[in-house]
Amino acid sequence: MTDLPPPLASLSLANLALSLDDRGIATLSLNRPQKRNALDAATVGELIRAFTAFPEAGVRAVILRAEGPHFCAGLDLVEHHGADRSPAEFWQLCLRWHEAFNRMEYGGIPVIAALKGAVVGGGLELASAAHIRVADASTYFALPEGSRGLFTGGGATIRVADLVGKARMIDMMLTGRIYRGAEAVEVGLAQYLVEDSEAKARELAEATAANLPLTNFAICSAISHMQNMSALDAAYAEATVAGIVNTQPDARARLKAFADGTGPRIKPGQGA
Ligand code: 1HE
Repeated sequence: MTDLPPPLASLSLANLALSLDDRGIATLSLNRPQKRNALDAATVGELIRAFTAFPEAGVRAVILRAEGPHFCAGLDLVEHHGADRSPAEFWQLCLRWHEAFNRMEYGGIPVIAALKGAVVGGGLELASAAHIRVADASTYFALPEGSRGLFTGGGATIRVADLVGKARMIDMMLTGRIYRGAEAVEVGLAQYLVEDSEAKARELAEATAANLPLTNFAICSAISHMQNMSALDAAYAEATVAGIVNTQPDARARLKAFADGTGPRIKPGQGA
């Protein structure tokens, strides 16, 4: 682990913990295990600050993990109950959640979520803003909003529906259906199911951090933006991004290595 550079050192985090290794891989931990890492307004503010600072700090990949046995219990229901918010106040709060999660999804830096235990409600909204989700045997996914008299407000209608499809999301919200294990992978909630989600997330972070940053920037922002466009506009935008990324000077050495036969060949058993 290395000392945090200035934009990260001055973040003053209380509900998150942050470290950085010498390869530029940041580990961001949800750090309220006594509250099952429920997302209160302060934590959402910290997520915004951290994901705003990462590009400036030259971070190359982020592992998003949690202290305690559960990844995240979603909206802080106790804070929400105590605050007795007006519609406008909760509307504003949801915009803060969107700011945090949009910075994750569109920020251009790979975010790999190491999941365990409950990934529910807003916790699933948080996880779904990561680029890769890694689950272990303890991990389970649910949208308990329906039974709590609530509705999703942190982007699940976009990201969770995108992962699992509209029908499954509606079923999860209406009935409280829980997905776990191989079934969770099959429906698209996680891409990996492993014994140790943190070790796997680190392995994946190291692999992604070895890519060129401009290439990762395109993968971790352009694809999401293009999903929001018409097919015609997305194709045009893709050509534009490829025009920039595929002619970057830093790629020349990798292309030369392939051309002279020293670069890696894409075969099973080699690479990720
Ligand atoms: C919380 C929260 C929370 C735990 N807000 N404080 N999310 C939910 O509906 C899930 C609510 N949580 C649970 O169902 C369970 O807590 C868990 C299955 C995640 C964990 O169970 P367990 O037995 O390990 O812990 P616990 O005893 O229930 O909780 C331990 C403490 O964490 C306790 O606080 P304490 O001060 O009494 O010790 C709980 O109150 C606290 N805690 N979860 C606040 N969510 C933008 S809209 C998004 C809408 C949603 O996310 S709705 C889904 C909300």
